Amino acid sequence: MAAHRNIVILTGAGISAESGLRTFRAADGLWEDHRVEDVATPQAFRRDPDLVQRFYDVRRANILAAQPNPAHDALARLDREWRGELLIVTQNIDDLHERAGARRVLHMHGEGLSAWCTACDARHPWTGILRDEPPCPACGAAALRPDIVWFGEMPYRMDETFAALARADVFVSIGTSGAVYPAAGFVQEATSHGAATLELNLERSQGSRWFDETRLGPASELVPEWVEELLQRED
Ligand code: BV8
Repeated sequence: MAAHRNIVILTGAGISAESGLRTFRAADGLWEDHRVEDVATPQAFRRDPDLVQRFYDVRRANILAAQPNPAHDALARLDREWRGELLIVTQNIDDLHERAGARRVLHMHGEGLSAWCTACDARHPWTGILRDEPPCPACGAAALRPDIVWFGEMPYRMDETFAALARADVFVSIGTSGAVYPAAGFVQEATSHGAATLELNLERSQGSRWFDETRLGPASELVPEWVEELLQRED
């Protein structure tokens, strides 16, 4: 595979599962007896801000306690060594791709370690809690929310993502159930532009039938293998 080929990689909760961060479906999608889909929404935040803030305060603490696993390390190696275009579009709100050393990362569903002020629109790196309504460092208002894209909200940087998918020669999906859109539709978008598509996942996802190839197994094994294979072919 010539080095100038362009790669887009989509990652989901499955790539961070072996770092100890629970996935949505495995956590039987529940948070204090609420369906995650019912907690991760603007309506839930208006109705019960303390419940939603606590959900993300716990997730933020878990992110800080987690470490990258060999799958994150392998993608960081690919980011360093791949001479063509490469973009890691992650649905995950953890920073494990970055902590493994990856730089070309796009968080389409936001970031757990960021707070967004609904009064002045400023965003701030945040490792503490938000449920005690701390003042916004920029404007002082007690109006900080998790910097997360909830169900019904527009994912971040979609133009950039769709432009990368239009140029992609290879699209690889890692550790996602293919349950949530528009991410679940990226494989069809890439295919429509002639990309070869590969799925690396523990089990077949809802979108498996759209991929040229599906490899089943843990990301910590499949991703290093695939990266090695790719870089061998490039040399
Ligand atoms: C939007 C942040 C308008 C919160 C999340 C059709 C078109 C467009 C929209 C819709 C549509 N139909 C329905 C919608 C609305 C909705 C939607 O998709 N609903 C679903 C429930 C049907 N979508 C939206 O609201 C989105 N916004 O549409 O705006 C628009 C339209 C078009 C274009 C632009 C804009 C916003 C969705 C974002 C919601 N926020 N996260 C938070 O993180 O707390 S979604 C959340 O669930 C995650 O971020 C992730 O994206 C998603 C799915 O989770 P996965 O990452 O896939 O994890 P999951 O547990 O499901 O699966 C894990 C997989 O890993 C499994 O397959 C498992 O086998 C595997 N695995 C486990 N262990 C391992 C492993 N694999 C490898 N190794 C292992 N060790």
